[in-house]
Amino acid sequence: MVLEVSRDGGVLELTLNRPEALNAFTAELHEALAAALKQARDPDVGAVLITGAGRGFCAGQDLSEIGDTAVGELIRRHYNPNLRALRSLGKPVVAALNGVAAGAGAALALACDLRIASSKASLVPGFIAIGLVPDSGLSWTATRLLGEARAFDWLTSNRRIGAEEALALGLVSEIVEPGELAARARERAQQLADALGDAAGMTKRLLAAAATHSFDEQLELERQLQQAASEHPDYQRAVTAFLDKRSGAG
Ligand code: LHQ
Repeated sequence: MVLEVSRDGGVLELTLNRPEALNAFTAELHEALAAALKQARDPDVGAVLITGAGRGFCAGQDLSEIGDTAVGELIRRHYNPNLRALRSLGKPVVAALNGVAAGAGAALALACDLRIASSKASLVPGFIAIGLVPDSGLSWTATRLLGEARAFDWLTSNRRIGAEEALALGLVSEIVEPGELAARARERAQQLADALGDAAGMTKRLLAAAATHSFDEQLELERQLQQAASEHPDYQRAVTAFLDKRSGAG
């Protein structure tokens, strides 16, 4: 199976599984990912965890499989639908960066809501080395995460960013030893899946909307989602529990 899919509690875990090619994308892998992202919409799934088998996270497009297919067509058929599905999923997606993420693999990593890196992880733009421009949303995510000047420098230099630098730049939220990555990423994904109500997924929605909203528009969206969040029974329970504890009741 080019994509291993498993469930642990509310976490759907996806392992890109073409280690011999650093988990580079083939049509088969794209299709499996599309099916898994559909499965992720199941209300019982609270968070998704994506990682790679072997020593790489994902090396982007499998360059041996492009053949005569127009690159724009490959993007239209496979990349854009999957990246849209991931970004519009109303629940958090965690990337466990076990190794190198290059090209569309780096784009996949940066499209996730947070990244936990092994000390062996690295990010490489890849595109410019073969005369291509960033795709799969990388020009958008890199600009948002790094700022325009740093994004331009990185994307045009093809520089490999190691785990320590990625942490300093805010591209990953923490670094762990390789042997601890799976457990730590699962723990973090489980925390997100267990977040009260839909608060984690709604926070994701708010941050995504902030990219294009004015301050006023964002205030209004926050108001709407806050109202919706407060209608979830978890909110009432949490407030009651807090007040009971303070009054010494229960
Ligand atoms: C690979 C790949 C790979 C196949 C490593 N394909 N086998 C969208 C739409 C359509 C067209 C174009 O693109 C896109 C989006 C994109 O993603 S474009 C960017 C595509 N990706 C790249 O250009 C990255 C190419 N790979 C590399 O630069 C290096 O392999 C990196 C920096 C990722 C890792 O370097 P190393 O750690 O030195 O590993 P390696 O190069 O020795 O690779 C290990 C094996 O994996 C090797 O096979 P082998 O049989 O010799 O052990 C590579 O051929 C294979 N591999 N990337 N994209």
